Amino acid sequence: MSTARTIVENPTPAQLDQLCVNTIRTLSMDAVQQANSGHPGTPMALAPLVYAIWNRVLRFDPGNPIWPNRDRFVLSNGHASMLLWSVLHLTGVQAVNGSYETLGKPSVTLDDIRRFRQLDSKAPGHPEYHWVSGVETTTGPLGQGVATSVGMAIAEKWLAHHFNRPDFEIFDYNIYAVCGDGCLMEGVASEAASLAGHLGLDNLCWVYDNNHITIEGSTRLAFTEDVETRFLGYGWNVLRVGNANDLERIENALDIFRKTKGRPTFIVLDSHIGYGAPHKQDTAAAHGEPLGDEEIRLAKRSYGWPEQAKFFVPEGVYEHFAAGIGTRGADARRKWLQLFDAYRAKYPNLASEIELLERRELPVGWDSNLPVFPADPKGLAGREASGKVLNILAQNIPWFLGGSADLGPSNKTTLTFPGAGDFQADNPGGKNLHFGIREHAMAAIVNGLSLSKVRAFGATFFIFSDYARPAIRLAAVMELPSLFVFTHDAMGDGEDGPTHQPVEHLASLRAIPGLITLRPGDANEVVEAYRYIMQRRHEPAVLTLSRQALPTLDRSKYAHASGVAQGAYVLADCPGGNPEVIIIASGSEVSLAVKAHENLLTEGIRSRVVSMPSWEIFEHQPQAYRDSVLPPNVTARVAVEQASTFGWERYVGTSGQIVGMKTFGASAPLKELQRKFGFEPDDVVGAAKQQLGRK
Ligand SMILES: Cc1ncc(C[n+]2csc(CCOP(=O)(O)OP(=O)(O)O)c2C)c(N)n1
Ligand SMILES: [Mg+2]
Repeated sequence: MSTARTIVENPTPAQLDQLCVNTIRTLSMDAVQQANSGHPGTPMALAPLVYAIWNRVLRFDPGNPIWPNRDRFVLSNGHASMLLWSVLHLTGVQAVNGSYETLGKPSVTLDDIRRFRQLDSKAPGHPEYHWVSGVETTTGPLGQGVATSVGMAIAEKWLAHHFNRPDFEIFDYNIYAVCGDGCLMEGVASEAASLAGHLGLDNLCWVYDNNHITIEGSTRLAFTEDVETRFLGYGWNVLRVGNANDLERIENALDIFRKTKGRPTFIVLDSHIGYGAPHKQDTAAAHGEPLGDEEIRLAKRSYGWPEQAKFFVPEGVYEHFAAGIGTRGADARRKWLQLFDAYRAKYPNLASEIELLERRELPVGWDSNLPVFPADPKGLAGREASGKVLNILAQNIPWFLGGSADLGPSNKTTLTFPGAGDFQADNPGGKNLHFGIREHAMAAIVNGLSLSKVRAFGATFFIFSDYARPAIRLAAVMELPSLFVFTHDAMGDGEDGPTHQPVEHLASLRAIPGLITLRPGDANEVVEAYRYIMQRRHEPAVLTLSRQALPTLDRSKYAHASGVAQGAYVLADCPGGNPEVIIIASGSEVSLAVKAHENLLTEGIRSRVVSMPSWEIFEHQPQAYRDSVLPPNVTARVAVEQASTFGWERYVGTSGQIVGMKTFGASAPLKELQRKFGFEPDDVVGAAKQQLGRK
């Protein structure tokens, strides 16, 4: 008996495959049409690929989309999000909350798909990690997804090496990433692919949607290189599937990927954007606008679909997914849980490490032996203190690792303790990552590591944070605890000149919602900054550190550095604590502010120094605390920071003064720059007196 949901009576397995593929296509077309916005063409073309990966290959349990040993699927061409919403819905992926609990309800419902791109729908415009369970990383800015997937692959290699034991393959998952022409034109993908090839990441497979179309038209306009040869040059295993509708060949290529050792795999998939739409197939018009009712009708006809049906899931489709990925994934997870039980019995410490890291928690004693630096007028550089702290943390927290974009010796981020080692193809347990001079990929890879629950940092000069910024922004969007360690944070590398001296960078990073920036003022503030950062589970942090030595303040005379955890604190005050002028400073300017303060006190001026390493943390404090640090009635204020003055008005008010940078720097020894740009004690004293009308 045929029902309303029947298209084919007693379908064969091949017919069922086709029904599933066409369901993905038609859901995508209908959703975009309903929203009157979105990208239908690529989901129509890639439905067979996504079907083949999910229903035939992916080791993923829809019942628990955060199972640690699941295969990862990354949709780097995030505009094709309807592929993901369709498949998350059809496979019945379950929603998970922020406490890692399954909620007993689907991640994406058919209603969400009907409300594609509408407020609060679990089918937003682009894949959003956090918001929709089953999304492994946020994508949309082209190239980010594939670059992030390299971090996921590095993480898997490291986790496998650290945790697997004979007969206990606790981690052996693969990472599949789908990308288009746009991703492969972006530099970040090239950086990441180059590193992935070097590292021989054979757990990583990228599938390239080779459709010769981007928004402006044919790729002949701007992208005519030989992509296969490029990837061969990177050291990848390059495969081609000449027909994106050929499920068997797709499956075969994925099979070859899984058998290939020592190299990542790149599958070139020749596809037709808008497949089946008679007037729009193979045109840019299929990329980013609704097809129109008539074209949809004709496309449905070409698929043998009921022409008027909308958001239609035929009989047998849910069941076919349940019998495929559903059964395979649940079996795989059940077996893994059994294995993990035995593992826990035999290796309780390792098992508990896995449980901790999966919840983004830290091992007991993680900060027990952090250094306390004695007062020292000569002091040490922020980067030096950071290097000491990193080396302790990376020993206390086995899964904390990272590296630099070829500036390890300058950033002082190299992990030097016995056994730290270099992460390489033949040493996947190494804790020093060598990103090469690839800052953008580095930041995306750090995100990929964070998504894989490894605690990770990436480092470079602060000036080159510009090269990493898109991925830093995504860390904030995704609420990942990625850590970026940026040294040479101001004029400190004097002779290198304006190309190497950050000016606007702090202001620009402070403008990213949810990102914590920290610019510690001495070695003990560096320690406290790390202590604060490491306890964050859902916030990325940028730590900016001085190149030059900073005096280590005498904490018996001045306030304890633990005030860093409030973002800003009263470091030095006038006797009685009733200031008439407040000097606010960060980083290398804190000791400058203290000098100025001492001078002001000798002149009988009641000044207070507020060390303010982090605006964002300070903003999180209760109003009463903030008012105690910056009493509203004390309006004579001076901010001192060797960076753009932009934004400091919020703390000094319209009448306050900002000792900062209004131009680029210059090439000269630091002392001369401090004089030229006005960062000497007298400049700060002068500004304070001016505030009090005493000059
Ligand atoms: C970094 C970045 N630049 C630009 C865009 C805007 N954009 C979205 S899709 C697209 C064209 C992508 O072409 P392709 O990857 O070939 O996708 P297809 O149309 O073939 O699906 C562009 C330019 C973007 N999302 N990200
Ligand atoms: Mg394309």
